[in-house]
Amino acid sequence: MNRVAPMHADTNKAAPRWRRLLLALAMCMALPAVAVGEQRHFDLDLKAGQLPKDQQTIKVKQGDAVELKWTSDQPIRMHLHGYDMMIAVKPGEPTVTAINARIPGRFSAEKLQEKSGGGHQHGGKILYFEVYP
Ligand SMILES: [Cu+2]
Repeated sequence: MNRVAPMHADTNKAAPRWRRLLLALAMCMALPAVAVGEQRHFDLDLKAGQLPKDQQTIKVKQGDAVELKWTSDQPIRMHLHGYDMMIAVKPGEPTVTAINARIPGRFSAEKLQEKSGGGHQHGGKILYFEVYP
């Protein structure tokens, strides 16, 4: 006598797909245990090339995946030292800077002025990026 009802047969057919999903889910849940970093997001609003006081220092932990979302009322270019990143923001165009905070330390981001003949010079500090080990 056949004890397998048609309904069960359908469920069995779907099982490998469920198993794959469960495996994917288990892997996702296992990841944070391996990578210590957190997702960190900061909204940074530049006015006349400056940030409000409470946005002038960004504190994260080494290994964090950091997102800086910039807005600005004027075109601006910055240089983030240590990570050596050039960041450009235009008015009306929010710009996201993704940083894998792998280098511990305290780094300044400074307004950037291109120098003729190569190199660059700075036109003032925008923020400090602090990465704690
Ligand atoms: Cu610089």
